Amino acid sequence: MRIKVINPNTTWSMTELIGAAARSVAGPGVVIEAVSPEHGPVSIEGHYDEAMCCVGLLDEVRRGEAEGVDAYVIACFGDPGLDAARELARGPVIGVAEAAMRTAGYLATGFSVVTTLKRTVVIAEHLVDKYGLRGHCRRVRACEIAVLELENPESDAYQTILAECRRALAEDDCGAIVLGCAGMADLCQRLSDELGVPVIDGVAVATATAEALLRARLATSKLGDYASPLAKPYAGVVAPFAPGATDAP
Ligand code: 2AL
Repeated sequence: MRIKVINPNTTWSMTELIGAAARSVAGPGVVIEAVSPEHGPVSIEGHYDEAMCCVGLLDEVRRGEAEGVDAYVIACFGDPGLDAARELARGPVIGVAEAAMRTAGYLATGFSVVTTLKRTVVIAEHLVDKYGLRGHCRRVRACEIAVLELENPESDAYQTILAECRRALAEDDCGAIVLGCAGMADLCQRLSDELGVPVIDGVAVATATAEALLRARLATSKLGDYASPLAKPYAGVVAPFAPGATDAP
């Protein structure tokens, strides 16, 4: 079983951390391939970054299909390109935000999301609505930590996130915390131990979900909007990425 975990930002140190979180839950015989795309932003912190990461991310899915990958995880909390990736893939494609927020519903009636910059809050809120989870998501909170600061051992990112989680538990009437960035995966266990409630890292639960769906022999429906993209030419810089292009890089 081969699961490709795509960190759609190009910071490979974060990709390594994400790969470790995915491997920590993978069962025997599951191969986790953690990658960053060739093209894209170093971190994803807004609508523009999200849009710009999608070509590189989708190219990783296209390559994965050629190489026989069984399932994919999109390891960025905005679930960028998720529907488009499902058009390309035969197997399951799981976004970390969808997986984390749905998993929270098994563990508590209400959850709050603790994310990075305030400007990304609306992205998570849009996903709450898209996934029909408005009744379960109590609040999306930001820590005002830039994504790459999570990588900086000099920053006090852990303490800032811990304090925001404590505020969420005190004020939001929630029983679980969803971490709002894939780059927080390595903090999950420590936070959970300190807070005494379920803290959910989307990378781990998206990987576990992808594996469970494969074991249940379930794949993406190709009936309707997740059918393969229609073959047609694309113009300009995206020409090599056109569906059915024979000169793909
Ligand atoms: C993210 C994430 O998960 N990775 C990244 O680069 N940006 N999301 C976020 N809200 O900061």
